[in-house]
Amino acid sequence: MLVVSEEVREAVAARRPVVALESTIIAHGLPRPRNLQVARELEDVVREQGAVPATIAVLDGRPHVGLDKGQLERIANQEGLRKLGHRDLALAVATGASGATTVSGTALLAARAGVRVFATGGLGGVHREWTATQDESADLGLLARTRITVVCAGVKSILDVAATLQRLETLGVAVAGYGTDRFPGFYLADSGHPVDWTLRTPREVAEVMRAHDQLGVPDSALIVANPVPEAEQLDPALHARVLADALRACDERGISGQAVTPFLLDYLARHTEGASLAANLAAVRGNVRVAGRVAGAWAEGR
Ligand code: PSU
Ligand code: MN
Repeated sequence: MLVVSEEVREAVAARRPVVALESTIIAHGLPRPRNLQVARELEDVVREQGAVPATIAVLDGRPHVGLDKGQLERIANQEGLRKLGHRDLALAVATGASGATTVSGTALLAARAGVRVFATGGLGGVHREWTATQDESADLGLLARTRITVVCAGVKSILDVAATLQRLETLGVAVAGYGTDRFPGFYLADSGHPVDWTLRTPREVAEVMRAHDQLGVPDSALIVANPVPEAEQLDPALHARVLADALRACDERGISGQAVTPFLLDYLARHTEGASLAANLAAVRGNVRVAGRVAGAWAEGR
């Protein structure tokens, strides 16, 4: 049922490094036409690290792992593309729908295709106001049940970061800072929260993955939290101010469910003159680079 591109299929079979990339960030997280440039650039960054990129999406009811040029263009430009979490995958397949996959949708399909390393921007998590809305991203539940290594810049700073870290602990998802003992804050290098573990090299990450398998730890993700370089982060004061406005606007307009995250990301980009976008891109780029190296170290030991 999965359509795995020839390049990805061959690399997985030969145990060469592969990095999964999500498509929601392209379709719903970034403005056009920048999004297509970014989609291509991220694939190039994976290749520069000697790994094969596998961007994941569902097109006309077929889940694709590894997209060609035209398919990547569809993800960036097609009107009405859906946002697919893992619960939506079977619905999209059976109805012939097309959509971009979130972290949860992407991680599920990547794992099915035998891809162990995945790079994204920031994970979904527990939203502020959770007690009123019960809005917790499906990313967390899926990562608690999927054997995959996710390199990310923490969780999106629009969320309740402390509550999200607590949920990850409860769900048994391993979290390590990459070269830091602070949990990164997506647009910011530091979310204000510590992490218990620090990994410093791709080889160390790969060793954790091997130990996970050898111990027979139940299927669950390893989150490698890689901070955006401080020089490229969003100014923390600006971030705090605009985020407060964005949350208020979201509330006033009654936006809920899947629309919340894209609305907030877009609001921040527009009200920081693109500075949040620059920080977001710097974070994703750095994550993709680290993921490429981790995939390399993982492949080396197999
Ligand atoms: N990271 C980004 N931009 C994004 C996302 C992550 O830099 O747009 C997406 C991911 O696909 C993530 C999703 O899974 O936002 C979470 O959305 P929700 O809160 O609706 O689960
Ligand atoms: Mn949500």
